[in-house]
Amino acid sequence: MWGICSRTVLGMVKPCALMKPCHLVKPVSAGRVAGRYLSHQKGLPGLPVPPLQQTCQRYITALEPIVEEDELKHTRKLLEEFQKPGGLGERLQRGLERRARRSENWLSDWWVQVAYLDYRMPVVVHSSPGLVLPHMDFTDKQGQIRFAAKLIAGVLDFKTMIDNETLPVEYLGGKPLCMNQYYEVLSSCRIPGLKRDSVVNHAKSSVPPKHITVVHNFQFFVLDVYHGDGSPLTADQLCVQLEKICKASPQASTQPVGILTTQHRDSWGKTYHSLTRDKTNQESVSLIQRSIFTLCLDSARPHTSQDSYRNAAAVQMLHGGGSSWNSGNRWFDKTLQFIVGEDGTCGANYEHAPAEGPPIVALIDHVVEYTRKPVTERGHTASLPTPQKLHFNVTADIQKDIEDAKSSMDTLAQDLDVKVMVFSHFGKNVPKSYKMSPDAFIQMALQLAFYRMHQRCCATYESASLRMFRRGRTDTIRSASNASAAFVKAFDDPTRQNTEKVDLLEKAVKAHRSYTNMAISGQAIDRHLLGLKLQAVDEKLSVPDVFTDAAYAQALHYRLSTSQVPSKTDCVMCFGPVVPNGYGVCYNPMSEHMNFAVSSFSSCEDTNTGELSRAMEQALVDMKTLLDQTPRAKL
Ligand code: COA
Ligand code: HC5
Repeated sequence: MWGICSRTVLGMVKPCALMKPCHLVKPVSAGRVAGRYLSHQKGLPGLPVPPLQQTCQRYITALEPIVEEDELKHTRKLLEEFQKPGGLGERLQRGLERRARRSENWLSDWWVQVAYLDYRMPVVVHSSPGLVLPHMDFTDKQGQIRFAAKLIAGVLDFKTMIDNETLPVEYLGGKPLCMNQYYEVLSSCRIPGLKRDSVVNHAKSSVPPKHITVVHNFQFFVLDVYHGDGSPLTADQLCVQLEKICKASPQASTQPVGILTTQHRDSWGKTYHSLTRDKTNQESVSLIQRSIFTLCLDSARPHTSQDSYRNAAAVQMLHGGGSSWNSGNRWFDKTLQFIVGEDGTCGANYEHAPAEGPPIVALIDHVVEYTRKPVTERGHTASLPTPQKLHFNVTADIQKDIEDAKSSMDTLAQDLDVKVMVFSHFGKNVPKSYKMSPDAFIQMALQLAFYRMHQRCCATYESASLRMFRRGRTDTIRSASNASAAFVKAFDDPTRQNTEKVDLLEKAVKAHRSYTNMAISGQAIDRHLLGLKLQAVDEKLSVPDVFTDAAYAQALHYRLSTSQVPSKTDCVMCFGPVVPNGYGVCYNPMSEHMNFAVSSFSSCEDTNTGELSRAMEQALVDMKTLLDQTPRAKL
C-alpha cells in the first residue's frame, strides 16, 4: 500500500481527490453519549507539526544509507531552496500549522484517503492483513460450528465493552493512547467507488445493526445475534443457527459474488455500480455492509504436508487460497472477517482503512480467551427464526466479471509466496538480557539478512504508532540508518574485531530505538513530508521539486515493509509486499520465541521469501552468538 503512497507522493493523485474533506471516516462524536470515551479523547494531545528545518535535516540523514552521493548532493540543493526564508517550504509549513489548529488531527483524514481509499490495487494481499490463530482442536463440521458459535459470542462480549465505553485505556511508553479505532472496526465496511472508495460505519447510526453475515460455500446469510430484548444469543443458540445455515448451503455456489471484492478497485467500482442497480442485489449488499462483522465458514484446506501447514494457513487468511478454495468465501471490503475452517484452521482478515492491527489483535485476544471458557448459559433454541439467505441476481455481465475476478485472484494467489517462520532459538528475553530493545534487535537482524542477500541497504519501513495523539494512525520508522549500515557492513568483515562489531550493534540498536521514540512522539519525517506535499496540492501550488526528486521516490520504494504486531495469543500476522521487488515482514515477538511471516512475489527474480526467512533466522542466531562470545566491559 505504501507503493501507492510512493505513487501519490510522486504526484499521480488528482488534486481534486485530495481537496474534498474525507467525510466518511468521521471522528466519533455524533450520537454518542458524552461518556468516558469522549472525555478520554478530549484529554489527548493533538498531533504536532514538526519544525521544518528538523524534518529537512533528518530527511537528508535518512537518505544517506540508501542513496548515492551525487544524488544526495542534488537533493541537498533542492532542500536548501525549499527551506529558504520566505520560500515555499515556510508557506506550506504555515498552511499545515493552520490545518493543525483547525482540525482534530491534521493528518488522519488525508492519510486514510491517500494510503487507502485512493489506492486502486486490490485490497486483498496489497492492503488487507491476515491473522492466523493457533490451530484449534477440531477437525469436522460439528467442531467448526461449535467453535464459530463461541467465537461470535466472544466478539459480542467484546462489543459490550465498546458499546458501554468500558474498554480499558491502552498505554505506550507510559502515555495513554487514542481509543478511536476500536469504535471503527465493527459494523463498518469499505464501499468501492469509480475513482475512490469510502468507508461507512453503521455503529454510529440511530439504529445500530443487530446482525452478522455468515458466508458458507460462497453463499451469504444474515444471522441476527441479538434477541428482541437486546440480549445476545448464547453460544448454544448460535450453534443451532449456524447448523441451519450450513444445511441450507450444502454445495459450493457457481456464482461466488464475494470474489468480486478481490478485484482491482476501479473494476470492482464499475461492477458494483451495475450489480447494485438491481434492488435485490442492493439489499443483499447493504445487509453485508451493515452487519457487525462477517464470519467465513471455510471448507477444509487441500491436503498439505505438516511442514507447509503454517504457510497454507497464512495464505488462507491473507487471500483464501484462490477461487477453487476459499477466496470466494469472503467479502474483502468488510472491515472485519473472522475465518473458521472445517479443519481447525482459524483466523481473520481485515480491511485496513478504519484501523491499525493492534486494536484488531486486542479484540481477537479477548475472543480467544473467551472461547477457552466452558459454555455456561444455555437458552431456548426452539423458536429461533431461520437465518435469511441473501440472494443475488447475477446477469451474464456480472457472471463474466466473476470469472475475470477468479482468474485475476488465481494469478495473484499463484504469485504470492508467503512463509511463516517460527523462530524458536530465543525470544525477546535475549535482547532484553543484553539491555537492548527487542524490536530494534529484530530490525537490525533484518537489515543484516537483507545486506547478506543483496550486498546493499534498502529503504525500510516499520510502522510506528501515533496513537499517543487524538485520532493518530502511524508514521514510519526508517530502519535503514547510517548506524545500521555501519553495523551490517562490519558484521561479516573478518578484519574487524568482535568488540568493534558489538559496539556497532549497540549503536545501531540505540539509533533505532531513538528513531522509534521520535516517531511515536510525532517527530518523524515521513508524514510531515507527505503533509507538506498535500498542502501544496490543497493550495493549488505546483508540487515542490523535493517531491519529484528521484531520491524521494527511492526513499519511498520500500523493499522491506515491516511491522511488529504483538499479541497475547500465539498468532501469526501477515501482509503482502508494497513494491513488486519487495518483501512484507510481519513479526510477533513472544518472550521465548518469535513468529515471522515473510512474503514476496514469485514473479520477481530479485526476491525470495524462503531465502530471506533463512537469512533472518541466521542473522538473529549470529547476533546472539556474537553477544554471547564477546565480553562487554559495561555490563
Ligand atoms: N533493555 C531491556 N529491555 C528493553 C530495552 C532495553 N534497552 N528496550 C526495550 N525493552 C523492553 C521494553 O520495556 C518492553 O518490555 P515489555 O515486553 O515488558 O513490554 C520490550 O522490551 C519491548 O520493547 P521494544 O522491543 O523496544 O519495542 P516496543 O514494545 O516499544 O515497540 C514499536 C516498538 C515501534 C513496535 C511500538 O512503539 C509501536 O509503535 N507499535 C505499534 C506498531 C503498529 O501499530 N503496528 C501495526 C500497524 S497496522
Ligand atoms: C494484523 C497485523 C496487521 C499489520 C498491518 C500493518 O502493519 O500495516 C501497516 C500500517 C501502517 O500504517 O504502517 C502497513 N504495512 C503493512 C505496509 C506495514
